[in-house]
Amino acid sequence: MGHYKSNVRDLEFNLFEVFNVQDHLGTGPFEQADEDTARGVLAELDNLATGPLADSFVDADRHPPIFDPATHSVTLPESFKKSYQAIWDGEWYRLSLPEELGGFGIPPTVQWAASELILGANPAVYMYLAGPNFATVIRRNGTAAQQRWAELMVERGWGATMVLTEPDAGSDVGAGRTKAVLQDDGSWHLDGVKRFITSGDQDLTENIMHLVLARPEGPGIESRPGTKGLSLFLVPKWHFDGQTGESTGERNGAFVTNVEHKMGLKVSTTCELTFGQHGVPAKGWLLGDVHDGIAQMFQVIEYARMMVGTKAIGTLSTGYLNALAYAKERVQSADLTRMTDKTAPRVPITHHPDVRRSLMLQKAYAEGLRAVYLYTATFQDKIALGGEGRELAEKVNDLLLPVVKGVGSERAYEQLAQSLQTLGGSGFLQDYPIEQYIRDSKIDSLYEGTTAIQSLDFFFRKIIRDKGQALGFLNNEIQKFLDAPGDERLADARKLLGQALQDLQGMLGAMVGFLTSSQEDVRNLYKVGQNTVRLLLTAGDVLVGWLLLRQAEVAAAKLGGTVSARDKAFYEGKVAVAGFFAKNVLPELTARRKVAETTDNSLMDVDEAAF
Ligand code: ST9
Ligand code: FAD
Repeated sequence: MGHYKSNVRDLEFNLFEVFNVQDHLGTGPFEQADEDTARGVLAELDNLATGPLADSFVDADRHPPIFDPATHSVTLPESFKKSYQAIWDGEWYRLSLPEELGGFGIPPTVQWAASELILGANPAVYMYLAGPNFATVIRRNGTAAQQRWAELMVERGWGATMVLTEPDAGSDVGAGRTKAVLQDDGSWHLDGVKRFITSGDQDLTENIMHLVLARPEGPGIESRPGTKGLSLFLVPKWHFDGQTGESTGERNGAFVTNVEHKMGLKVSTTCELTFGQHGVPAKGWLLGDVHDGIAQMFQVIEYARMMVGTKAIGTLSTGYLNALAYAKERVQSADLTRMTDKTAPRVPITHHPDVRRSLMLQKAYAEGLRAVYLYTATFQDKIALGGEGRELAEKVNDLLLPVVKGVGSERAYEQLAQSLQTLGGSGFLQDYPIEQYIRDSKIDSLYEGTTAIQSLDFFFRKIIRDKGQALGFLNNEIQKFLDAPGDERLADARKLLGQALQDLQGMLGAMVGFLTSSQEDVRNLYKVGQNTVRLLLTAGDVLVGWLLLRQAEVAAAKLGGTVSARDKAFYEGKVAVAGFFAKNVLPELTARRKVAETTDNSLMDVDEAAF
């Protein structure tokens, strides 16, 4: 048995019983897909994920890529290459492509559900598939010649990277100094050092297209500070014929000059990429207009943030299911009610209240966060379908992205520690996958914008700048749910959700108050800054609580009819986990609200020496 334990039943439950995506399958851009196609995609990818993809997960961790500084090249482990080949041969990269680039016409909801299977089984495989996906951004923004390059990237299966970070420009992308100087032939020569570039080199694909942010220089080009002064350049590893994609055999001057040694996710190469400093010019071609770079890169980033959140949540799910399987088998100690009886039979650890508490919390976040990312994807479906409501769908999707990424990664890492704890000392061993899950998923709260950055994005851009429109919509959706009649068994949980929603509103009200008063005393902004991560996590808990309850209502209704024994257990689990989360987590939001409301600036007054 491989390490990966998928949860296709829960994916299908979300898609077809809660969000009813079948209602828009077969229409508009999803004309070619029906429910059977969608279920078929999940079934096939599940076979791949639990088989060939999971197969190299451990080996590639223990035998990470080898970097040769003399040739600036990387060799990946053979086991991993087989996993990559399996997904490539099945042409699964087409799932996320638009029809004009050879996509299957599958809606984002189903794409993300399918993606969870790959990301949970072997996330690096997914990342090396960036080429065709990033080609969509080139196609959308490029010249006619660049649109042909986009096709070549798909046809020839090239790799791709997103290149923002520099040693002095991490969260602060606008501090980047890499420059691009315009040449007489219309190309640009890049000069600078980029750091931490995922998939910067590999030996899986014949070419790699780097999407690089750099500062343009040349006659008549206005220099602008910060992110708005950046342009996006297409910088191939090998020069190629623009029509056929055939390599000219001429190496471009973008060289990998280091590969990082990391805590986890080792098979995903993280590279230093040096441009134009090894005697060969690093030639790039401008995408779109000269100061469009950051907006274009955000088209990539938005996808990647969704991917990172889904990766984290998929990892938590397999962590939980591994912990659950272990707990059912592991016999230790007597039942608590017979603790003084030294002859009492020993029981599986699932009998112990604390193990149950922990497992149910893991289940709540694994399944609740899965519902959050799939709920988010329902708005991506609406965007693709177009028509009325598209604009609002874009706003709601924007609002939810930092929740998927920020809350998904934070809660997954936290709860994976609980999954490990369930195994006792065995969890610490490499005999079980959970220690690797923890190492591999820590990155999720760091890259694509740390949690603090997600929280600033959530508050300032997605709530304040949006004038609360998307948030107001979500608030109404939750309120409508609370006002509608529901199953009696869930009445207490609904009340607790109502209180949690009020607590979130109270917390936000306090923060908006600090923001408003910062017009008189600018230091009141610090009070906002002390609370943005708290707000993001709290919004995440409200969404998890709400979606678990929505699921529980569906499950309770199903339990009223005839269901198989397997479905009975599944639906009962849904009712149980929603009640558990409401009772055990949501009341904590009242305390968090109080902390926010009583925030002062004493923290900011502490001398650095006193830390
Ligand atoms: C990284 C990569 O970490 C990690 C791994 C990648 C692996 C990729 C693999 C992908 C695989 C795909 C495979 C598919 C396979 C499919 C298979 C299917 C089965 N939303 O606020 P301002 C824009 S990469 C949209 O003033 P500052 C906007 O244009 C490194 N746009 O920012 C805005 O202008 P305006 C990641 C946004 O103060 C402009 O920026 N690094 C958003 O200048 C300026 O905005 C990071 O993420 C947004 N949310 O700069 C950096 N926000 O306002 C983190 C901004 O006029 N730091 N824009 O609209 C930040 O995000 C900072 O907040 C900052 C601040 C840099 C934006
Ligand atoms: P810093 O920005 O120095 O942050 C340090 C700490 O300060 C963090 O806790 C952060 O939250 C906090 N902080 C910083 N600014 C603020 C603020 N304004 N308010 C509150 N807190 C703040 N980059 C790419 O361009 N392409 C890639 O493919 C890529 N892949 C990566 C792969 C790996 C394995 C790693 C480790 C990184 C990768 N990155 C990539 C870079 C990644 O996006 C950055 O590491 C990340 O954006 C954070 O930047 P930093 O590491 O410089 O941390």
